[in-house]
Amino acid sequence: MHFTTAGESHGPQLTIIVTGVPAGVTLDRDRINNDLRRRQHGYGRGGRMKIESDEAEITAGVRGGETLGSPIAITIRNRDFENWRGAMDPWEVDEQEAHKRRVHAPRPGHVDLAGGMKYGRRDLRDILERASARETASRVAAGAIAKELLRAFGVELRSGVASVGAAGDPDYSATWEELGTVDDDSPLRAVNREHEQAMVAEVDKAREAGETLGGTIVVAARGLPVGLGSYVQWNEKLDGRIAQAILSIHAVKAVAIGDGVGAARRVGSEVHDAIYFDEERRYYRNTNRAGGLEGGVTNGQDVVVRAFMKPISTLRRGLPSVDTETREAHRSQWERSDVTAVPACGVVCEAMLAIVLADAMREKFGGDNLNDMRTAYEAYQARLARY
Ligand code: EPS
Repeated sequence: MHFTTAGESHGPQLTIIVTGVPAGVTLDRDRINNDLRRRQHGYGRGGRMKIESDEAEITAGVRGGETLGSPIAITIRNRDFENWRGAMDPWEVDEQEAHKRRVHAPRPGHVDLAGGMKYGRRDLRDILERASARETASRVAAGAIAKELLRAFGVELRSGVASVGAAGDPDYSATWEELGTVDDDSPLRAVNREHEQAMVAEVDKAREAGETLGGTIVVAARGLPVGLGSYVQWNEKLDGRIAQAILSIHAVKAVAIGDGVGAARRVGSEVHDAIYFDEERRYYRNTNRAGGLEGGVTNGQDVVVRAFMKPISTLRRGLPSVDTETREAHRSQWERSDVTAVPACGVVCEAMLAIVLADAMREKFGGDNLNDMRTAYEAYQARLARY
């Protein structure tokens, strides 16, 4: 399963093409749109989320709510385009509008400067527009389709926020049950509700100071079979594939599987998950420090991943930078943005993890038709039951 996205943040729409979804997967429109809504939510978001009300319009690959095995095309309209048409219309740009909206003082931490140099664009808006985290709406739509495929095999995903700025605990690797208590309508989707108030205070403090904040997200998947991914080749290792997918999310700078960094500080006996067997439970563990992956292969435990997000690089107070037109010192430009988007990032992490896992399922059990996949899956599970 793969997906490609296109779309500028203030252009007419986001376009997503998802390939490799087997035929026969039932989609639920409300669930897809609910994930888009969940991504828009969160204390510390900017004004844009009041303008948008993201909705996925499917225009190919689905008939009567069922996938056909052909590429799925999705559109998400940018309502804000109406306010930007003068500067962003694909055919006719109003010179004055474009000049007013031009970006010439790159934001440290964003790709404005390197992107402008690489693509030879003098108006850095040409870079900002595509680099914007608005693109993550596309990922959530694609991820929602991957989730439907996973759901057909009883696989579910959950996420929550472990820390925002200095509030909360970035080392906290929440359990599946704890993630089940996360309230999507709470201000910051905190895993530990006791930290929520301190997180809100952190956001308020940052907003007043013209600052931005990052944080830590825990994302997990339950119900995966043993044996997704492989240890036989570097690029088949599922932990590496998950890490790449999570690190590709805007502002995510580090990723941990299971205990992650913490494991580097402890002795082996305190890191590895002892193996036990009984007739009823078959092979089992009492701990899951490995985060469900050993040697790049799922071991049947929950896959648990943490993502570490840096503060958004659009600061209201600006940062020391250079005017690329005059090459004089100039504070980086500010335009409407978020103080933090950590809660939204959790929903995006779910989507990216779902895509990697759905791809691994397809790889293992075939992917033309859901029933064929099921047959292969059941035969495999029957074989494992005798192991
Ligand atoms: C975002 C839309 C953007 C930003 C944010 C994420 O909208 P606008 O730029 O119109 O305010 O709110 O993007 C960034 C933080 C960024 O650095 O690009 C969204 O839909 O999530």
